[in-house]
Amino acid sequence: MRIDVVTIFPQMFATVREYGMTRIAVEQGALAMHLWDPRSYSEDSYKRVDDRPYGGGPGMVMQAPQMVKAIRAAREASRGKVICLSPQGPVLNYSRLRELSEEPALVLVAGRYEGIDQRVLDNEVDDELSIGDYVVAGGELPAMVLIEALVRQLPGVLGNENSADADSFSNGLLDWPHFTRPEVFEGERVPEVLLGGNHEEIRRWRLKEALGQTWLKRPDLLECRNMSDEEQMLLAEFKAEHP
Ligand code: 9D3
Repeated sequence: MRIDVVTIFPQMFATVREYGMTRIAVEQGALAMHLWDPRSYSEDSYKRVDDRPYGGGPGMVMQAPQMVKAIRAAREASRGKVICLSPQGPVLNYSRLRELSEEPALVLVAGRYEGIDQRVLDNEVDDELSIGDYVVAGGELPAMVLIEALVRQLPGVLGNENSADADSFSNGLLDWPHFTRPEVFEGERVPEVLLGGNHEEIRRWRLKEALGQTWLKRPDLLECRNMSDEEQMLLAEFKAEHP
């Protein structure tokens, strides 16, 4: 997947290039990231990209000419849909993420200050996207959240670990609890069933825990999900054990 990012802080995206799963995706050629800095399209000698809002008020607004030049350059190189990270967009969810992960290329626009001149959004941006109902200082971290989540959906980036149905939220449930060595830590033992090697018993225990943890912590997720007979039985058992 090709991802072009329009940002006045291109150095922040070293995080994507240099760390973790996104770094591996870049090394494998599954992710190609390109950065476009509106500052380099600024004509004035201070390389300004912002100015005061018409109508007055606090803060600064990103100016249209520099933003538009950077977005058009990115779009011509990418041919992908242009998505602006914005608190005004619909909140990203798993279903939207899956749709976006099917795209061969995307242009992400990250804003700073109080926002971007509305004429840029009206004429150069296809969609807006928020990462949640809280405010951060700019679109760069939200863009990186989206990039990392997209990379997890790309086929073959980290072998079967990355397969869509190994992922929580693809099955609509939270994770089951995980344990590793040592077998006893500060007096607490690993659940006996996980030490036995009975794979069917382990599968049932994990499904029961995933259902139970979801019921305890995110009951809203269970409401919009159909349950098989086995799942209903396991959740009933879990509830009986957790009064
Ligand atoms: C009081 C007006 N603010 C809107 C809530 C102005 C404003 C603050 C911070 C406008 C933009 C920003 C920077 N945030 C983002 O660019 C952003 C964001 C966010 O703040 N929360 C959740 N998702 C996103 S995506 C981009």
